[in-house]
Amino acid sequence: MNKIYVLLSLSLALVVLLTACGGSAAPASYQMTLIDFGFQPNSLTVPAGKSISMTLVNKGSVTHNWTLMSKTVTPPFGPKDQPNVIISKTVDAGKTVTFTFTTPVKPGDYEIICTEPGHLEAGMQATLKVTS
Ligand SMILES: [Cu+2]
Repeated sequence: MNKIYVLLSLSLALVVLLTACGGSAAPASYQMTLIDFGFQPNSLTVPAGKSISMTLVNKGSVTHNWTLMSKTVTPPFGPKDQPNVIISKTVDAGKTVTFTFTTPVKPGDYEIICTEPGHLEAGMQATLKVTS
């Protein structure tokens, strides 16, 4: 084998390696703003079973949380709903929280609520649209 072929093979190996690394890029990022009393936007569409980065900005005057449910809540939120919580993040007034989580594997509409007493009833509800 002459030098040209060795160089070509090495270049090809490098391209394959770099392409493979490109697949593990930083997760897609999404953002929701929490206000008194609601989520903006009211709906987010995300891919199923993927690791995503979520940023929550609390522009309200009180503590809120972003709670993703596997089953829609019949208010008030209570112990009956606790087993259906997929993930819950609390954000103090004026603060921002960023976290990474894996979206549900099963496509569909998932309810997002704030579980602070009375907040769901006041309108703190949104939808996470999980698509295949
Ligand atoms: Cu709230």
